[in-house]
Amino acid sequence: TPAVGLVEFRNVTFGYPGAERPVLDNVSFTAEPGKTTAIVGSTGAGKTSLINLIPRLYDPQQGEVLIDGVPVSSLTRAQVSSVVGLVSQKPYLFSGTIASNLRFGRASATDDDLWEALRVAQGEDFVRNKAKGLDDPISQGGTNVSGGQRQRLCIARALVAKPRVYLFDDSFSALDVSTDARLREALGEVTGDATVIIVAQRVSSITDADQILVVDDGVIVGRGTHEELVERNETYRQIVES
Ligand code: DCP
Ligand code: MG
Repeated sequence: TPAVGLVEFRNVTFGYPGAERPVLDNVSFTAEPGKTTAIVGSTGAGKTSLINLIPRLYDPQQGEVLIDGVPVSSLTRAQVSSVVGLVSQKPYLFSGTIASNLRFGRASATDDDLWEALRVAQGEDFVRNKAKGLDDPISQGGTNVSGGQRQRLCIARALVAKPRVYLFDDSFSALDVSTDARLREALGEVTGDATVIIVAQRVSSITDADQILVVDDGVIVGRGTHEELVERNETYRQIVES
């Protein structure tokens, strides 16, 4: 049966190999299909560590991460990757063309699929302005495009793969506020019943999320909607005001 994409953390504790203290301590939450879960918290709080456990970049020492009730520890990375699309905090482009970077993970995508993903990711205009369009060269690490363009190409790449679970790790930070707003609106239209998890520095990006998790020093110290958290969570208020 095709995956639905329900993501569940059950009492997850994780520390990097060799480290004294865990960076995540007894984290539990559920991220539901068709909904957006946002993760906020100060730098070093453990947000990236948390979402990197979903595609098994690391495995927790205690507890379990599950997708549709199946522990990801029982799946290979390739199996998880077919369900989960991660746009990492340091978006990575490899030497090739725009098209080859976007098709990574879904070789069968047509040019129309790539343009549609670029439209949503707000990358259509800059790619159209390239001399060779989709066939324009990308250098190793994407050093020949700007940080914001790199982010948008990596977002488009995730969209091309059409995963059940989208993970955006601070993926909108290099975008100006209006591009950010347009992108998230278009994203909301195409992600449909997929599960969306967004790590955000800019709280204005996620005030409309169905659920917001506030992470502080590896612990979830608050959860709720923006309105609920503004009302009753001091850590969240501090992030909003900062
Ligand atoms: N850490 C580590 N080894 C790594 C990555 C991180 O020891 N390979 C540590 C650094 C932090 C803690 O883990 O003390 C949490 O790091 P995260 O990258 O998970 O933190 P955030 O993503 O929340 O921070 P930022 O907002 O800066 O991205
Ligand atoms: Mg991070």
